[in-house]
Amino acid sequence: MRYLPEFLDRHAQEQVLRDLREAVAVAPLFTPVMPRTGKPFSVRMTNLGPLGWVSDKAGYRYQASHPELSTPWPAIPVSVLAVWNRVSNYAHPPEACLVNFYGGDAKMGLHQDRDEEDFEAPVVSISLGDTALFRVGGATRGGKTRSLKLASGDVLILEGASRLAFHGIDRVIGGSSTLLKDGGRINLTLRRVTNP
Ligand SMILES: O=C(O)CCC(=O)C(=O)O
Ligand SMILES: [Mn+2]
Repeated sequence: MRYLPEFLDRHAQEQVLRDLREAVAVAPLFTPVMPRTGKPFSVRMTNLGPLGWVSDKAGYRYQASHPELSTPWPAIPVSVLAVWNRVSNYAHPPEACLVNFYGGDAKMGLHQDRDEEDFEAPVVSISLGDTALFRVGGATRGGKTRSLKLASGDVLILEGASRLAFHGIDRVIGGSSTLLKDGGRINLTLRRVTNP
């Protein structure tokens, strides 16, 4: 795993935020539910790019349209693509940018990102807003984990042996950033979905 603290300065974070506001106006946040049980996630999400990751009673998958509006996802903005281009060491563009919004008590259980075809492509994550306690382990469930704080502007890359590492968000530290005026945290996860 490659951790790049303060990769985006405040000015760059504000540019990404402006771009996200435009995108979310077109593709509003929705609350996904767990496969089978239908239990709602505590995060709200949307996507940018040709493919978006969704979860509903039928399962997890990538699809080209917003689940509530059936419209295509907005494009991944240049401000976000630039991060992939600088850090991914991968010759092809990302196809999905998952946007997770964490309000007050939101968290994300330990999981692997494995709905993609090409694990040679990294997962690039950008954090904005309040600091999160990120937990990461190895490629098998139940192994040793450690925790790391992800602050606004930090970038984290899961690649190579860490590409299939279990990871999740234990909690978000309210009031730890001034970027979002109503608080909370945004995480952008860039992924290549199909084999180029
Ligand atoms: O919020 C984060 O930092 C992680 C998000 C994540 O792991 C995911 O959406 O798959
Ligand atoms: Mn993940």
